[in-house]
Amino acid sequence: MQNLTINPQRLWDSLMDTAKIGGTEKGGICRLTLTDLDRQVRDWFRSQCEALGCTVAVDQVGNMFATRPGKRSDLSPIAIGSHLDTQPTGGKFDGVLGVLGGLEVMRTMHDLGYETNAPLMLVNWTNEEGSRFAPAMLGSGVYAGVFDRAFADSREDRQGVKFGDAIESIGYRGDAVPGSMKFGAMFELHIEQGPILEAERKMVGVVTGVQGMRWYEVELTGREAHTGSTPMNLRTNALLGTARIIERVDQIALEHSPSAVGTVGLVEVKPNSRNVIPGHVFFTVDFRHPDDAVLEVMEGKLMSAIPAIANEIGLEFSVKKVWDSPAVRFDPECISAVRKGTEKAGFLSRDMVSGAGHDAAYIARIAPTTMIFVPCEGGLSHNEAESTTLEECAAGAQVLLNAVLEYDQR
Ligand code: HGY
Ligand code: MN
Ligand code: MN
Ligand code: MN
Repeated sequence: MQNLTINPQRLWDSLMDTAKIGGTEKGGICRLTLTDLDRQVRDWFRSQCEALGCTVAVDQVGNMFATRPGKRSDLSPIAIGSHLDTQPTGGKFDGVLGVLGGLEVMRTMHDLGYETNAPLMLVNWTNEEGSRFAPAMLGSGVYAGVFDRAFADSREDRQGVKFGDAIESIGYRGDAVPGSMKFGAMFELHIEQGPILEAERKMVGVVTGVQGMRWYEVELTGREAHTGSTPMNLRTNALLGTARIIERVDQIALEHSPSAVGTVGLVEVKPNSRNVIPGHVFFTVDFRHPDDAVLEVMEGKLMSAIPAIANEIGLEFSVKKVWDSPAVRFDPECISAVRKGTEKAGFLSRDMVSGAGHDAAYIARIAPTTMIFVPCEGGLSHNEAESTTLEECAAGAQVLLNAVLEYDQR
């Protein structure tokens, strides 16, 4: 097999260049899905792929597919990719490394005039983060048939803007029917977003699966009243109820430690005035665990805690499950290609299950899929200080290239 070597500096330069699109003062990126900033990076991505001779297709929920022909057009493409949207206080590498690492693989092949047997397909999945439009992994979820296009179009951000209107406004409502851009396997490169690889001084995570994830939306309604003249026993304080449920979410996760995690990350208080007793609170709950049966128990505890706490205070309540992504195991043949690609590159590795959600979790439902992790500093992610090194990014892209070649020639 020809020894193809990626260009680390070119990859790093592209990471730093695109980080300027939505770059923040603290060195992170705020590039929410389907905003004009997302359009800018999508336009850049399209032009880079077209410069390599790829054809770029866009589907009806904005997923982008850049196809590089192979020797045999009868073979199903091998997909590589991730996402270009970020958290509001995201880092430079979450998602972006997977897309630009894939671009570097294509650039390397282009430089050397190397032709794979199967076509190569570089994918940018829409709305992986789920920060603006819940649930997460919406684009790959529609592609995999987990959600339909109408569901995606109906999703609203917290300002009441619909996904369907946002995608039209940036001109990325493509023609391709979701799921029609077929491929035979997918490899997703991503930073680990956790502390294990760095702590164990391993360069590569051979990812065997993704843990289960569930999201809920809770609304508590009490009564707005004066903070000065309302006695404590006459209050129905929605934020007090929220505080007690936040505490209970933490306890439920700790009751199922060490693997369970539980978080209340988004809280909207009304009227949010310092001398008005909060009458309404909207908040979200994020539960995760590698075992769906445990997630079921955690969910049961949450569903009994909310009414109990609301009744204690006299609050009205509503709770909706808005996302349920079961635990996923990746494809052994794809995993083996990553293992061989890692050995070929000479890196130490360890097997691991992903704590974070990824598009690969949905794609694994319809095609052989796996992931490659590289370390990030302190395991920190979803934070503007997210950091990794040129060497770690290059290692990930090299293993991605090697794994694709292994799979292409199996
Ligand atoms: O929520 C997640 O795990 C992913 O980063 N969207
Ligand atoms: Mn990501
Ligand atoms: Mn993320
Ligand atoms: Mn991902």
